[in-house]
Amino acid sequence: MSRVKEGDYQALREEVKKVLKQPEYDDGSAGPVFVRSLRLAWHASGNFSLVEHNGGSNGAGMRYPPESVDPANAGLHHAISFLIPIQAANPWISHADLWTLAGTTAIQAMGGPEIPWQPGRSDYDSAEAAEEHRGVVGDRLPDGALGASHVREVFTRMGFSDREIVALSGAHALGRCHRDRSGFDGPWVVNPTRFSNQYFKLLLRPIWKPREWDGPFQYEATVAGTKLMMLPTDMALVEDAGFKPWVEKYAADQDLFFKDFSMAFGKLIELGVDRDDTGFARLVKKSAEQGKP
Ligand code: CCH
Repeated sequence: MSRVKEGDYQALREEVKKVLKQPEYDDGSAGPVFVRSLRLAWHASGNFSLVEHNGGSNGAGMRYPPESVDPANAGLHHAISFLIPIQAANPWISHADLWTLAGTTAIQAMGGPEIPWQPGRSDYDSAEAAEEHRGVVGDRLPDGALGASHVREVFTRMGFSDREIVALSGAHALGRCHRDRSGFDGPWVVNPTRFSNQYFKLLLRPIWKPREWDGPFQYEATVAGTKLMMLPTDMALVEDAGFKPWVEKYAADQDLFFKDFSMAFGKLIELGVDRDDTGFARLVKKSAEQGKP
């Protein structure tokens, strides 16, 4: 990994792109690495609570317990270790900034939209991470076995509307479920290394049947010779009257999906990042100190 000039985030994006080009993971191309990075950005950010004002991408608490050992984060250590060489060569960037930069760079590299991103996140030490996330991990992240009310509850807590929830869910156009991680199995779309609105198109097709197997309940369909899957939470998007119109809009209009996804994902990676006037983020330590947002 090269050392790049401090503050040169464009050069750092190029470093991230270099590590995306790895042929040896899941789908045998750069794609899976992209997916890892994307999922890293989400899981580094996705446990924020608007009410309690803690969690979020600031601090990069996922490097330490309890987040690092949360079953919902299983498999993400690959992504962390993958970014370590870049961080080691460029210690001027925080882990929290690097993870979110990697996620946004990866989305664009896979044909997705540009995502607004700015630096300034700081990292916790292990004690701060434990304090910050005390008792709040686990039930913060969505459970794929549940339904629409669960999805809405989790994302509303993070400050997202139905429209934004559906847009964010479109990230399941990428990557796959792994039996040894979540227990679920398979990709959502035929080309899981290309960012597109395929996920929404497929959701609307009447092809999905419960999979008969010894794993957790999920849906399956075979499309163009490839076995695809949907989680119960994915199907919830077409079963719910508030979510479904957005699935239909995004299936019909990829540009609209890209635009909405960009805004919602940009918002996701700002959760828990409390910037001062200079744009630098302070660590959010306790809800009492911060007051209610
Ligand atoms: Fe997700 N996701 N996700 N997801 N997710 C999984 C994999 C990916 C849920 C459950 C799962 C978002 C929302 C939700 C990605 C991005 C996003 C897996 C399989 C489960 C289970 C994990 C495994 O076995 O490896 C649920 C439930 C929700 C909401 O209700 C959002 C939001 C995003 C990003 C914006 C990506 C990408 C993957 C593929 C990971 C990989 O390793 O290929």
